[in-house]
Amino acid sequence: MRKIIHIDMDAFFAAVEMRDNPRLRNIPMAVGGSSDRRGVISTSNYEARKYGVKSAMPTALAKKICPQLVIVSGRMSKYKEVSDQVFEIFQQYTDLVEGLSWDEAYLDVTDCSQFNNSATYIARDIREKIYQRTGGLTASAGIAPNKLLAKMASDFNKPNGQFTLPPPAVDEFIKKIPVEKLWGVGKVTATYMHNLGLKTCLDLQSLSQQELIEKFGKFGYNLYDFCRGIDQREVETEFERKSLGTEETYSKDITHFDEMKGHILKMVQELKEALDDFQEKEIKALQVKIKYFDFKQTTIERQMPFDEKNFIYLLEERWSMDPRPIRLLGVGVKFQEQREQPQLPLFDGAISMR
Ligand code: TTP
Ligand code: MG
Repeated sequence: MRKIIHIDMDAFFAAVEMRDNPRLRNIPMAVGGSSDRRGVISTSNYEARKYGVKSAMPTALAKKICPQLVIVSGRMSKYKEVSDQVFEIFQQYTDLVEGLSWDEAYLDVTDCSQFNNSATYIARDIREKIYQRTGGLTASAGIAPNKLLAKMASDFNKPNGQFTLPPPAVDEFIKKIPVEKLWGVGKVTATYMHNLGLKTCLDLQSLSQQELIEKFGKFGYNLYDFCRGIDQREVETEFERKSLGTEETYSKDITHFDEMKGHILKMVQELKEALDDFQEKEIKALQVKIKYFDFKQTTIERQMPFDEKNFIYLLEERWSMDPRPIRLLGVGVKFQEQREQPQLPLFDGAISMR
């Protein structure tokens, strides 16, 4: 059985602003774009949340439901700085850290020797260290046998709390969880489920795997596990997640473009199938790798949509510049890094950097 911790900073951007400016404490405030520029809320503090002010809400609407709301524009570089401090702390416990965003990560502490391997105590220590290092910022944690459950658990005693779900408690816990809390169930799927009378994980458990696949396609395989609290997904480090590709070395060097094209098409097909396991990831760029008969190697990387024509185009563009025999070809994709800067449109351009 694995031991996974999910850590999530509380009201992250807003908490940083409150830390740095005492006048923003104990009043409803939010980080976001201004209402006269049709901005939206990035996040709100807990006082503002009492009024219903939340992430992605238009600032104009937020002002309507909470007239005294104070809006602060974001300081992205500051948040990144804090994020780096927090992620440095994670590394003191394990190398198996998967960042989901600037303020959120999974840690696999199964083999962590600290605190007699008690994940509950490790989580408490991490939160304490974050508080010390960042000058008073709080985080919440969930401790569970897998990623699915750990993420749900970290919401349980938020803010500034933690919740441990030991393996024997999983069955009882998962039954009552509303379907929309499951990883991969967005608004559209949730509505569809509700219309079928499926409200909780217990409801989902009444369906066979076959029925789930009929109703939800491939996601049905995951759903069958998830609604039982089972999740086989590994904690993947940033290094592992950066790209995915396949390559072939040929026993005889290739000299004709048409032959290369055939190999590329076959590999793109393989890559497409392999990508099924990475549906949550966004493809940032396509890659084509060429190794010449003399072992000279070159990789082309370009931001383009995933399409076999584009791979062929990249190969042709490079090879026509240096049309010598080839001993190896490869195709791949580079993923969007999950800890990259949050989406800027949410700020309506009203970001002050320092
Ligand atoms: P979250 O962890 O979703 O939210 P939070 O940390 O503000 O609040 P809590 O975890 O206590 O519920 O997101 C982390 C940061 O990412 C958030 O502070 C601001 C940014 N963000 C956006 O800019 N836009 C969004 O729509 C969301 C959800 C977050
Ligand atoms: Mg957070």
